[in-house]
Amino acid sequence: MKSYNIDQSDITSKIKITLDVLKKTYKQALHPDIEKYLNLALEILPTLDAYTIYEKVDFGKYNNICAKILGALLNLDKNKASEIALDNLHQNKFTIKELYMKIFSPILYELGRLSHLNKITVAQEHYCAAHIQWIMTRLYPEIFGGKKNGLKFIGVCVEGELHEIGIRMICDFLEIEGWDTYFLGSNIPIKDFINTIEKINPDLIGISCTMTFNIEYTKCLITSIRNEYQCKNISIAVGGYAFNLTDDLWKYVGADIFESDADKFCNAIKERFK
Ligand code: B12
Repeated sequence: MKSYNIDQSDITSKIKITLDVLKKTYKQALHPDIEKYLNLALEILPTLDAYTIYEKVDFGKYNNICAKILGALLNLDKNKASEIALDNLHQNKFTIKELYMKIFSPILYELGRLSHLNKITVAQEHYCAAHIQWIMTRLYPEIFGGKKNGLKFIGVCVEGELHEIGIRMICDFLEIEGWDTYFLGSNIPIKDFINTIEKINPDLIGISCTMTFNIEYTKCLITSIRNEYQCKNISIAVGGYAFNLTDDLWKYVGADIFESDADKFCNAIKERFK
C-alpha cells in the first residue's frame, strides 16, 4: 500500500462503509461469510505492512543464476540475460526443462510480485517477459527436430487471455517428449480454434487460463468443442494460474485433465498416452 501511496485509514473507512451499507441493504439476507471476511480485513489491515515482503526473494538452489538473469533483464540488457542462460545451459549446469521450471517461471512470478508492489515499471515487466520468450525462441533448434512419437497436441489460450508463456512452456516440454505440438498462443477465438482442431485432429488439447474472469470463456470453449461432432472425443487438458488458485475448478469447466505445472503434466500424460 505504501508504494502506491494509499493510506491505510482510507481503506479501513471504505471497508467500514461497505459493511454498513451491506448490512442496512440486505439485513438478515446478508451471508455471514461476507461480514466475517470484511471484519477479518479490518483486523489484518493494521498489521499488513509488517507482513509485506519487500526484500528480494530466495530462488533456492538456483538463486545465483535467477538473480543474475533477473538483474540483467531489469537493466534492459537482453543480451546479457540470454548469454547467462544459454552459456550455463550449454555447460550442462541445468536442462532446458530446469531452465523453464526453476529459473524462468520463478523469475516471471517474481516479476508479478514486484509489479504488484509497484517496485518495477510496466515497461520493465513487459521487457522482461518479452525477452524471456526471446531466449525461449533461441532454444528452438534444440527443442524441435527430435524423434517423434506420433502424438499431436494443440496449446492455446482462450479469447481475451494474453498470458501465453505457460502454455508455450507446456508445448515445448511435449515437443521435447516427442509430441508434434501446435502452439497457437494467446487470445484465440472459439471458431478459429475449432477449425484448427478439425484440421490437425490432435490427440490432446491444452487450454491455458490465467485470469479468473476467463474461466467462464474456458468453460464455454470446452462446451463448444464437445458439441462439434469431429472434436467430441478429443481429450482436453486445462491449466494456468487461475486453475492453480482453486481446487477442482478444472472439473467445473468440464476438462479431462489438469496439472498445476509443466513437469507434472508431462508425467501425467506419459501414463495416459503410453
Ligand atoms: C508476464 C505477465 C503478463 C504479460 C503476459 C505476456 C505473455 N506474452 O504471456 C502481459 C503484460 C500481457 C500481462 C497482462 C496482464 N496481467 Co499479467 N502477469 C504476467 C506475469 C508477470 C507472468 C506470467 C507468466 O508468464 N508466468 C509464468 C508461467 C510459466 O506460469 P503459468 O502461466 O502459471 O504456467 C505454468 C502453470 O500454470 C502451468 N500451465 C499453464 N498453462 C497450462 C495449460 C495446461 C493445459 C496445463 C496442464 C498447465 C498449464 O504450466 C506452466 C509451467 O509450469 C504474472 C505473474 C505470475 N504470478 O504469474 C502476471 C499476472 C498473471 N498478471 C496479472 C494481471 C492483473 C494482468 C493484467 C490485468 C494487467 C493489466 N492491468 O492490464 C493483464 C491481463 C491481460 C489479459 N487479459 O490476459 C496478475 C493476475 C492476478 C489475478 N489474480 O488475476 C498477475 C498474477 C500479476 C500480479 N501479481 O498481480 N501479464
